Amino acid sequence: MTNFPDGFVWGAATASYQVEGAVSEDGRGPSIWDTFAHTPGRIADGENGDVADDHYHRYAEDIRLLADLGLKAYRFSIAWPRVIPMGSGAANPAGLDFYRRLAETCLENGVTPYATLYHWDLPQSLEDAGGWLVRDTAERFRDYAAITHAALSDVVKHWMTLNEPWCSAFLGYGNGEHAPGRTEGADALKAVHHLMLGHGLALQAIRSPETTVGIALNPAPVHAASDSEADRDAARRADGLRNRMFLDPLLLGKYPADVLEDTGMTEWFAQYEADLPVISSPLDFIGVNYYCPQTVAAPDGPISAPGTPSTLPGSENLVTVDTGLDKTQMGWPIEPGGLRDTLKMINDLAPTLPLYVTENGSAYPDEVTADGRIEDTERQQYLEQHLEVTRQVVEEGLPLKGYFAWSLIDNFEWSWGFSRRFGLIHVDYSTQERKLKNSALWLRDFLEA
Ligand code: GBH
Repeated sequence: MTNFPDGFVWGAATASYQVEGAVSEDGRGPSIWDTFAHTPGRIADGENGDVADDHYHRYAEDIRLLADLGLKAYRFSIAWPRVIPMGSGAANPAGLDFYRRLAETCLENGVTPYATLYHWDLPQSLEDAGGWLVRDTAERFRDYAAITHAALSDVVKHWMTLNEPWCSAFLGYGNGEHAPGRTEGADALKAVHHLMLGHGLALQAIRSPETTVGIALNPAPVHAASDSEADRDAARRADGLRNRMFLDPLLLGKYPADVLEDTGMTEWFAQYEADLPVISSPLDFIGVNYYCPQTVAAPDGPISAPGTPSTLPGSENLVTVDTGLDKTQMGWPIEPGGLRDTLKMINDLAPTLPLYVTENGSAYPDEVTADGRIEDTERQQYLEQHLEVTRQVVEEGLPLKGYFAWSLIDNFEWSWGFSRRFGLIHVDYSTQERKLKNSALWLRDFLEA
């Protein structure tokens, strides 16, 4: 597997709440994930991110490990409540200093920093004022983005506004699986709009000739389980909520009319048409977080589908079905070709827009052998297969500029706590010891070749 062009970016990714720990250090304010994780019943095994990987103190070791693998880029996220503890108002210099040290350590190791401004840790005080259901949050996000970019753009040249706004809106305010854990029905669509507006305002505020700015989404191919009209309509609705609701405003300057209609939100959205030119401000790139495709059906009778925002009008009578493919520990089907289809979906809308795979990876129940090895054959295979598709996509001529593995290290997997491991590097949570898994050793050889 050779033939990647010079300059193709190889990296690995993490996110602040999943790895940092140190939740009350150096003036960090509380985020919705602190509150949610400390609410009984929300997280598997009652876990939380108070300590996580202690990356806040061990980032230098982690960046050295990343560089030793031959990776040249680190995608991390910046915790808004470290920079602006109460969500609005004055910046906290100690918070900005942490990310400066982190970025400088990257550069000292020959690693290019890629920063995401929002990977889900909204300051709790902004949630108390309405969270993403209110417009003000979008404006506060712009202010935070402007402050952070002004403070760090000499060392961080590549920026992403949001990570997976689908999750923030539909898991956060739709089915309640993620913080803040609200089930607001069609109002989750208001969260979509405020997130997209926040993206556009932030992008305009930080655009500069010295830095690039994009967004990381979680689009995926959506298939109908059968040719029946009902299943095909389910696929249309799922594709609308998952893909078009985000790609259309960004790339076409309009929301998909069928989704607004399905959810009864046409009139609400009509009030804010003037925001669309802001939301569709030109992007430097789109990042794709790809894990698996989705196959849906419209069963008879009431359903509650894991992974679909089932409380949301428009997704009733819609269920994700098993098509018999092998699955990772998350239950997500393995279909490497879906990565190509996803990139192509975006490329069809925006033929010259640079793309990155900003996340791709798999969870498996790793075991450490007596002599300290982690033989994660399945993760290695997942990685090999998806890198082969990545290579084909580049060869085909799509403007794909880089690939980031999810994740550099095992970490706090949201509502799954520490029970799901996505890392190339194993973490022993009782000692914080890091160990390269076989998949990491394979990647190191691959990158060397
Ligand atoms: C990403 O979310 C996150 O950015 C990252 O923080 C996280 O740790 C990582 O992935 C692993 O979960 O309806 O059956 O098709 C990915 C979240 C997972 C959301 C797949 C959509 C669809 C499942 N996505 N999910 S299904």
